[in-house]
Amino acid sequence: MTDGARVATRPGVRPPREAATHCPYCALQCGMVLRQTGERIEVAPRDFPTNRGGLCQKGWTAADLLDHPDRLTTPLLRDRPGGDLRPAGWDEALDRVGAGLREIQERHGRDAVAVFGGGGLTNEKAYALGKFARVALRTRHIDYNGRWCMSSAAAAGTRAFGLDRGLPFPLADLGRADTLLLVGANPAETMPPLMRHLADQRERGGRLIVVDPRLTATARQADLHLQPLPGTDLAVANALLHIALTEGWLDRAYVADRTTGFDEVRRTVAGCWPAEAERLSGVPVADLEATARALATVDRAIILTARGAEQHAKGVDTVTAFINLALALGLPGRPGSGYGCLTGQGNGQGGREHGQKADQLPGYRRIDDPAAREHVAAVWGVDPAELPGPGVPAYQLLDSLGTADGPRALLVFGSNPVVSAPRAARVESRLRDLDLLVVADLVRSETAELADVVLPVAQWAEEDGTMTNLEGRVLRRRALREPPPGVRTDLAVLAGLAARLQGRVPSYREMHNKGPLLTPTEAFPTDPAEVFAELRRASAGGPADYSGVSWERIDADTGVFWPCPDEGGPDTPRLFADRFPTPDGRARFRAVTHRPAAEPVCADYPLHFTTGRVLAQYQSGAQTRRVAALRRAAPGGFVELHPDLAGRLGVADGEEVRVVSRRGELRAPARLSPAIRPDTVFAPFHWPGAARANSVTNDAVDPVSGMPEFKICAVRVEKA
Ligand SMILES: Nc1nc2c(c(=O)[nH]1)N[C@H]1C(S)=C(S)[C@@H](COP(=O)(O)OP(=O)(O)OC[C@H]3O[C@@H](n4cnc5c(=O)[nH]c(N)nc54)[C@H](O)[C@@H]3O)O[C@H]1N2
Ligand SMILES: Nc1nc2c(c(=O)[nH]1)N[C@H]1C(S)=C(S)[C@@H](COP(=O)(O)OP(=O)(O)OC[C@H]3O[C@@H](n4cnc5c(=O)[nH]c(N)nc54)[C@H](O)[C@@H]3O)O[C@H]1N2
Ligand code: SF4
Ligand SMILES: [Mo]
Repeated sequence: MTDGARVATRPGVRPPREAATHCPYCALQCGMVLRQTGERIEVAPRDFPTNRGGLCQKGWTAADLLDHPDRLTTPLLRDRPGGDLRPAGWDEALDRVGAGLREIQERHGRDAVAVFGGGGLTNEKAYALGKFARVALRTRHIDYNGRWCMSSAAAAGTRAFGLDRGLPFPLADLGRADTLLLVGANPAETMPPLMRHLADQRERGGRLIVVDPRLTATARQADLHLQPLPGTDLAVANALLHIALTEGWLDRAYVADRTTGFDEVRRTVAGCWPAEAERLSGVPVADLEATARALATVDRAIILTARGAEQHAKGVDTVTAFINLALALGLPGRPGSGYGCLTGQGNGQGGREHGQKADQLPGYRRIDDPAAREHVAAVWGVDPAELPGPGVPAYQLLDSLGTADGPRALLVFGSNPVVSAPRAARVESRLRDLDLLVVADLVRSETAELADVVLPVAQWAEEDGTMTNLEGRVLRRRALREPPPGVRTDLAVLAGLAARLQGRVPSYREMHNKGPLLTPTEAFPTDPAEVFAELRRASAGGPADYSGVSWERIDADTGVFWPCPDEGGPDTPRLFADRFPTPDGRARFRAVTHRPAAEPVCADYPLHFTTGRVLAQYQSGAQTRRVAALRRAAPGGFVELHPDLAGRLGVADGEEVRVVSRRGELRAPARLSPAIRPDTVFAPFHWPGAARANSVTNDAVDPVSGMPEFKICAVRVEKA
């Protein structure tokens, strides 16, 4: 097999007809081979440690969008508010954006322009986007959709371990766990090939315990299913720790040698009675006891959280409660054991490391840390004093757009917030209030439909780069072919915009007076290999150190686990074996207590509403709703409710219902299922329009992470 890697983007070289690459969608980053025969592009699974030869339906059909009729192949411009988008040339489109950004910044200041990125962007693009915001626009306003995703686990992990890598061990460890606890994760639908590792686990006699308000496809495979009320995981975790302490299952030596802060946690959970957790969550005390025993009395135990536990206004504390439990049992750093978060987006891990987060510089450095600013400014050839400070988290940013003190222009790369943001109708109206909305996308997403300028960008199979999967394994995305005529890469778009900002954004030239004077073309190269080389230097010495990772080294093996500070030295598949990357080398317990959801149920809104995913659609659906096979498999939104509830409401299966909250409503057919709690209704969030789940969701956010409360709000359900 030819390796498409090295030659694909070199001009003048005919692209290879085969490329060993990875699926464009989720964080499992299943290995696949793309083969072009004439007009046809075929996908075949490739044996890789994450997917072990498997793909889900989204992966099998991923190439269908490459030559899809909906694909954008020319920039689009809107000449006046309310007018239609019309095709335009690249120079006209980029000139319009450049002039618009300059004018807005001259009138309203640098922070009047904001950038919104995505966890699907390659490391190179995420890095370039962060640099573009700080160096070319010099705005503090950049954040991204990863804030909707794993930000609560990231904040809790950093707080406890001093580092946030979703899984601090390879995925294969799941297959060898004696007990595996999955909290708010439904990988049977969200990462189907991951289930191969769970099948291994079962074959070896391991126990699987799933915590989910619904009896999901994943929960059906479990030995024990805990079915809590949404928003009560924190109470469940504290009760599990209470039981473990009462039973004498504390790992005293580990707690003494490797942690701090346990005493306060002990005092707090002493009052977290299992009976009270049962009252709050509905999970029987006997099941809590069985779970605590299964985790505490085996050699290898792993606790994983995903969005069900994390997407809450108390998401950080909820994850902290599970980390406390893991620490008390001595799991993190013990071979085959630990705590982890299942990261979601294709580059959800790498996308959170290289600077598209409001408070972050590359290498997972903090933008308010003087040493970090100095290091990164030196790589960028700018004065550290010229780097902006931290911005605000995604929802706060979107909610401020077009308001008196908020940004007046927004550039979107790799997200579709009209469908995916909480309280989406409000976000949509904020986007409409902007003076300039620019969207770089492959298709006319719902967000692109509102834009003044739409810039058509290359797809995954048309560009090289790296992605960092849910294990912290840095992988190679390899191009099969050049982008079609009329389409540019995200890197080329940033370079084109930077060129138009030169000399106008105040002191762009002065910024470089400390080092060699860079032209925008030098500062924003379009060759991803060049960007990666710079990323390595920028990340050197940071928590997520990529300086020893090279494309060649990734190609030679099945990826490289960060941190990897030395090209000749080892990478780090397993973290925390001897110490934690905190100042004193110890993990930090932190006492947390349950608190109710931001919006309690009441007489007018008596039901709990929660949201999530189905197998055949991805995220806002901008891509997968356009794939015929996936549309057939999952044609539209629905509302899952228990037959008892449906009976009380007089609703039959398939009948259209309205789900109404204080923020808005969705309409979709009812899907009756005994798999859900009778006090809770569920809807997937993949569809726009009447079925949009985010018309209903609450925009309350976690005070630490900025994570919105996607997983619980109060609603009523009516026949439509
Ligand atoms: N098919 C598909 N796969 C995907 C994606 C996709 O859109 N479609 N997206 C990718 C991304 S970005 C992500 S983040 C991952 C997400 O992967 P998951 O976290 O597995 O996905 P969700 O469906 O959002 O949520 C998981 C489960 O949480 C449950 N849940 C709801 N409320 C609560 C609660 O309060 N407590 C608990 N314990 N559980 C609760 C839901 O019933 C649901 O079954 O999937 C990735 N993979
Ligand atoms: N109610 C509810 N809402 C949720 C969630 C939930 O569980 N419930 N989950 C949240 C989570 S975890 C996530 S991750 C978000 C995700 O939601 P979004 O941020 O909307 O994610 P996508 O739908 O993947 O949007 C990616 C967009 O970028 C485009 N795109 C793809 N690749 C590229 C690229 O390389 N460059 C550029 N420029 N564009 C590209 C795609 O066509 C698409 O329009 O949704 C969140 N919203
Ligand atoms: S599980 Fe994720 S990475 Fe694998 S084929 Fe499906 S969407 Fe792609
Ligand atoms: Mo996500």
